[in-house]
Amino acid sequence: ALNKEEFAVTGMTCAACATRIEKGLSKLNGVFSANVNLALETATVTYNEKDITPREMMQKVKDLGYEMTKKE
Ligand code: 9UX
Repeated sequence: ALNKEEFAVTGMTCAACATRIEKGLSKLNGVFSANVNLALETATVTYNEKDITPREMMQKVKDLGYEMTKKE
């Protein structure tokens, strides 16, 4: 089933950072859409829980040089 999760993101300093994270997350198998808000420092990801976990998404963002953590 599709799941939607909101994360907190730190380390972004420009609009291109947000775009990089969106593109990086979108490329992951199982991610349906990724939306990053630079001002609010959030990422909202819609994904198929059969194919990917939040943990894998957080690791991907770490690899890109930012920090993403679960919000709730
Ligand atoms: Mo521009 Mo944001 O190099 O890191 S993408 S500041």
